Amino acid sequence: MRGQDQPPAVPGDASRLRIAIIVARFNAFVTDRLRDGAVTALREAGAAESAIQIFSVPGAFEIPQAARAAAETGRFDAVVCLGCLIRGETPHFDYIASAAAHGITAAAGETGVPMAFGVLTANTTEQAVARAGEGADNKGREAAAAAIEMATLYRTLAASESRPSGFRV
Ligand code: DLZ
Repeated sequence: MRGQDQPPAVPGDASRLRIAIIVARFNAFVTDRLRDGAVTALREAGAAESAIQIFSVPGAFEIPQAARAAAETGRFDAVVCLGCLIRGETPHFDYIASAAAHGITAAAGETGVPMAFGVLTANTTEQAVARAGEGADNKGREAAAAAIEMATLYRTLAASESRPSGFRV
């Protein structure tokens, strides 16, 4: 049984997957940790070092643009999107959070490349830091696990398309 401090098992096998990580520099004291959590999870799932590519963008608003561009290269099986929004005194937070969520959803739908949402939307710095810890309490890790699962699912679906109709796994 897993102890409380141990990270969750990463589902599946990433040894044949190529993953792009898009990480925002805004609130880097949090997003650096999300990136590290994602990379650790991918390595644990067997991803080759050369199959993990990290792309840095200014802030969460730019994440969908880079995620789409990465997907459109055709070089990646999934994209992990990482950022951190901390609520301030103006409505900026809401606009950027909405743009990031909708932009990533649209990019995934329109490119056909799965994208995991590891963008924190926290009311306080403490909330953000608590979600970027080591081990299980790291949303970058969770996003990487989701990306592996979705990329594997897409491969399964693509393989089943080429089988005769009526074939059931
Ligand atoms: C401008 C801005 C603000 C106020 N807050 C955040 C934030 O909490 N997290 C984040 O990732 N980015 C923030 N940004 C920057 C925007 O995402 C974007 O980079 C700039 O508006 C330039 O387009």
